[in-house]
Amino acid sequence: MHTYDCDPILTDSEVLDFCKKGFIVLDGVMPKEINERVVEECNKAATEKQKNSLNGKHETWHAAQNNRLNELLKEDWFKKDVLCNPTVAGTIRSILGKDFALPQHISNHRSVCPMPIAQDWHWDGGSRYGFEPTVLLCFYLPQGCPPDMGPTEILPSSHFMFSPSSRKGHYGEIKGSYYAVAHPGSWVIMMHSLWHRRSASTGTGIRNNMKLSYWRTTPPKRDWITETDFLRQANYSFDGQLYSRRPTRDARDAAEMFFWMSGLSDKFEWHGGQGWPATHHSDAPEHRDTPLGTPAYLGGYSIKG
Ligand SMILES: O=C(O)CCC(=O)C(=O)O
Ligand SMILES: [Fe+2]
Repeated sequence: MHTYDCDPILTDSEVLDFCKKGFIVLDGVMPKEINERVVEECNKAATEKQKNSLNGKHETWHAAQNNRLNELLKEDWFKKDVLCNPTVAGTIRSILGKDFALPQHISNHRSVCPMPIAQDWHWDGGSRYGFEPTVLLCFYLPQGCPPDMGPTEILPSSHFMFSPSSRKGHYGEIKGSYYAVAHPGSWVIMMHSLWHRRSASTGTGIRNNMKLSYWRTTPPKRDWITETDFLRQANYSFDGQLYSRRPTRDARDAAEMFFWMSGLSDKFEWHGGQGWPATHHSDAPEHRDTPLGTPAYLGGYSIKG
């Protein structure tokens, strides 16, 4: 296992935003020359695949491409300039903690566009239900993705919803979904269990999308950039489309996730109703500081006994 460490770069607000939505986009953070070098490697891998099939070796599309691409993981430039790019690694360090493990596998979701039919909604194999970020699913888009090249479609906050892929694949358009339209050199970093799919494309050409997973190896700790009195005053409610869930449920789940990531699971307490951590608590100024439901750790009360 190869691990890496660096300073975390996300703030409390950014970590909580990740908890609420289940993903973060780093738009155009990679240098042009690295993106171009990676695209060249993707093209070589695809050509090798073609050669193999002409020679009668029937490898699957993914196997042929990925065998070659996996070799990149051993190369110093790829480790330094791609996997450990300072913005990417600083973000992952904030979410997965100290000494996170680097990817051991690359799969390139290379689309030859146009692909008029969208993929089925799914979560990727190996997703564990729960809010704890133990593994992150990342997409690195060396060429970015314009709207007509089938950007990955993501359902924000779906990491809180249990549903195996076999039960959700057939859903069509879902209101409030996010299309990861991005500039060259972007990353989409998300909870492994987030619902997603490749959307339909009308453009022409190749779109490379490299999938990489990073792993947590240490217990959670709030060692990213903290803000004053954040846990008590934060807005835990998600501002986007909420599907079939109640806003209070989403705020509760985001708060529990934030507490877990902070290493404060034992301090999290939820008493139900519309008090902390739902936004309703700020309606009356006199109750703003310690609305009903505020856990003892934040100056409220405990019913744990
Ligand atoms: O290429 C994409 O946009 C997503 C692909 C994907 O999610 C998959 O194949 O598992
Ligand atoms: Fe997927």
